[in-house]
Amino acid sequence: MTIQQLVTQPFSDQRPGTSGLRKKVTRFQQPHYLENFVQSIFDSVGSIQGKTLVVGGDGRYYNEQAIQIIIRMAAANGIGKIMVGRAGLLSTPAASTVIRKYQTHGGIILSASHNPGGPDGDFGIKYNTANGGPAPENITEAIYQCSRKIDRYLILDTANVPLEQCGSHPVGDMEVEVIDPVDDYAELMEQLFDFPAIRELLASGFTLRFDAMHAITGPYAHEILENRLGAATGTVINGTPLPDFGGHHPDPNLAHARELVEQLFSDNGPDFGAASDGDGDRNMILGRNFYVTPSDSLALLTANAHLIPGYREGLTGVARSMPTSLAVDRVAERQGIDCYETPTGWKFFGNLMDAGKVTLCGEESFGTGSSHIREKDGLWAVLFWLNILATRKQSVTEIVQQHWAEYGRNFYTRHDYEELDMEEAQGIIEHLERQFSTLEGRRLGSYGMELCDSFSYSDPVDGSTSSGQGIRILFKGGSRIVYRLSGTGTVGATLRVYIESYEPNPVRQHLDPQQALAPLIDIAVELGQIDSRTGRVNPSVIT
Ligand code: VG1
Ligand code: CO
Repeated sequence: MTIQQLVTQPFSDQRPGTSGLRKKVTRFQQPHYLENFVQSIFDSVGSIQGKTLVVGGDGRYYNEQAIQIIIRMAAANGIGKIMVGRAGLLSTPAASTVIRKYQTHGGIILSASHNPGGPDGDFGIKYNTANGGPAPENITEAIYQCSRKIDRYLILDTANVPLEQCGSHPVGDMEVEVIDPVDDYAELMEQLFDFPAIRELLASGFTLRFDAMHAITGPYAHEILENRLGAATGTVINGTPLPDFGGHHPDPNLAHARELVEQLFSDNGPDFGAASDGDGDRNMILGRNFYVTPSDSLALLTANAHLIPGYREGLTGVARSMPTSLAVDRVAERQGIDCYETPTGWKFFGNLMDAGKVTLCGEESFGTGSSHIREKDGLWAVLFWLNILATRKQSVTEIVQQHWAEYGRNFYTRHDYEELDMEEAQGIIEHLERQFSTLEGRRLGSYGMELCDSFSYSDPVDGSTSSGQGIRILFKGGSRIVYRLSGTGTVGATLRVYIESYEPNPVRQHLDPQQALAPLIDIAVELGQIDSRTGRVNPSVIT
């Protein structure tokens, strides 16, 4: 077993995006590509000699090969111990749990989340720090700078480590401990939620369906929902993780979780439905014939947190990403707690949580979470909802409609234009920026303009600033249009347009959001000249 120092040359495209480095599998398979990035991580995250790192991924194609490379490189770089999920599996929230519980130096998570998998699909890698959260921008930028100059990497010349069973294996001077991927996470969930109450709900005839979308949450949902909470066998559908997610997009939304949606919107469908994404950090919540928008879900969790054992003490504050609807702001205001607005991506919540400023946070993109870990957490949100349902003994629809009646409804939709030409997409953003000075104070249709800007965030904890985080067009009365370019795609550019309006009147709250928002949607297309600049008449995905 010898340590090899291999000569390499930089790749120019290794700047991490919203959530790590995401590329086509074929890109990662190019000689030295993964190795360069991993060495850049090892060279940028402080002294790792003798330290412990957690490694695991969502089981997508290339997961295990990448883990074997990371293990051999870790051993060659003097790392003391690697904790890896059995078969290389760890959901993103479980990885965050393990990093925190065992106080490791950090972890490497292999996932491209909701992006499709398989030999022609996507792969991804990201580094999480000792708090269990995604590395902040100063570290991801350091990793990128390293990747631009790299000229060598270290790797141990040794055989693959068996990952199929729990136990310890020496690799050079390093220890590899294969751990059960579910245990620590399930234990944490039992501490936060009232499992006996949920068990009682499920025993009373309440029916539930969970769609794991052939991704990582299958084993977690089987263990927690069926084994520990007693949900009927068959509650979890698509529960076996597959390297290509069965050829589907593991994105829990109305467009991609079609099987689940059909069941919930059928006669005699289950009372509650939920789905999670590729790496288990997102969630979609459905009631019978009812869809809960992620922004509303965050507001509802905040309003009902006092019912949950883990949050009975109260919330210190909440946070949402900028494009997420303002529904949670109203709840925070009434509770007298702070509400922070951060750029898109979970890495911005970590500082606020570490400083004790927020307990719950969320994004419009089907992500909610809390300070129990430092990642968004799909199954956690499902259990939170089940705990609310078990306590309030009302249906999902009743709970949401009551919330709207009390706080008003934020109609919300996101229109994605995928696989655009990068220059065309950037052209839309620049075109919007050029209009700022002429837009202020104007009326568009029945909407009076209040403010338009390019969102920039100054972190209240460490003072770092992040600019260019999306175009905000704010109207009087709380309506908004937001435009930003995705930072997780691997082909061309994706333009996301987020549209929102506030409706305090219960009589008009039942409208379909596309209908309620139609005038604003037209304004959004026109202001951005989306159709003429891209040739697209309709968005690729509406959520
Ligand atoms: C998307 C979402 C963002 C989320 C990110 C990672 O980013 O919009 O809210 O944090 O994915 O989620 P973007 O840059 O494509 O809009 V996941 O579940 O991929 O870890
Ligand atoms: Co995800």
